[in-house]
Amino acid sequence: MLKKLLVTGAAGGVGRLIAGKLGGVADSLRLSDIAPIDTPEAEFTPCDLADMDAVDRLVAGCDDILHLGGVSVERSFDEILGPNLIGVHNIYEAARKHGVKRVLFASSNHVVGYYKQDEHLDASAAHKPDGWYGISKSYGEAVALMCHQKFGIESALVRIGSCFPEPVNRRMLATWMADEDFVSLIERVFLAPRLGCPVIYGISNNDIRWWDNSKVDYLGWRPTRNSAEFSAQVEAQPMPASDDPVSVYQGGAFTQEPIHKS
Ligand code: NAI
Ligand code: 15L
Repeated sequence: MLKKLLVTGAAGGVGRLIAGKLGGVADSLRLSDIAPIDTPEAEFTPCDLADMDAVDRLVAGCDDILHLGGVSVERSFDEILGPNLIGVHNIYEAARKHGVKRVLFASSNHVVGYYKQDEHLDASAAHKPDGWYGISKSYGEAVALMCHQKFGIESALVRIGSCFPEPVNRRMLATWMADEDFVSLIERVFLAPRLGCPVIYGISNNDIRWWDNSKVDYLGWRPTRNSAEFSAQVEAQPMPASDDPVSVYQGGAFTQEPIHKS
């Protein structure tokens, strides 16, 4: 077991779903976010990811990093720049300096958002990001790959589909990942004897599948939940038109986002 795991973005939706369930991964957690957490269940260190000195202090003393922090939706380039581009640089630079061995980088399905929903992808799919947010996750994956080659830092590039308590629309029947499946993935990522720097699609064991994780069978991750549990309630919703981007592209509504200006 790890001694100390740093969890960035701990005040966000995913952080709040999983932080209390990571007892099997590390002896202790250092939670962090730019936003406060009302009742942190572990040590909490506020930090702006765009501040190199603060990130350096944050990472010191941690063995591994679960990097969830950053802008999580489409925004202007100016809003994304600090948290997602400078922030990822700062996390990996501090990881290199402090000898961190592994990082789980919360990438996104929006790295491949412009593939159509009838296409099946594995880890080797070329990137087709659907906006500046998706591009920031492509960049994060590239930083992680460089740091693996140059410094030996292992990273899981987890292209999370939709990690929410339930799938809430038809697209999410393919993209949903239950929080307990994410927790079991986090355990495998940090506890497996060998990680490397693989792309992993963050999805539950859904009947509807666009993404193939066979290249990471060696991790032994076996998600157990299935979005089909929610099919009836989701399929009771009105059917979008077949040419609506939410039904056409894997990135769904993100493909319709305009270029935001600050
Ligand atoms: P969220 O937006 O709820 O949480 C992100 C957290 O990052 C927030 O608490 C925010 O305060 C923090 N943050 C933003 N800027 C920061 C900065 N400059 N310094 C420090 N912290 C900062 O997002 P959510 O849903 O919890 O997602 C977590 C991660 O997983 C994000 O990186 C997101 O891009 C990624 N992801 C999530 C998916 C999902 O289905 N929830 C799908 C794909 C990717
Ligand atoms: C993401 O990358 C977002 O962070 C999340 O809020 C969802 O929109 C998710 O993708 C999705 O595609 O459902």
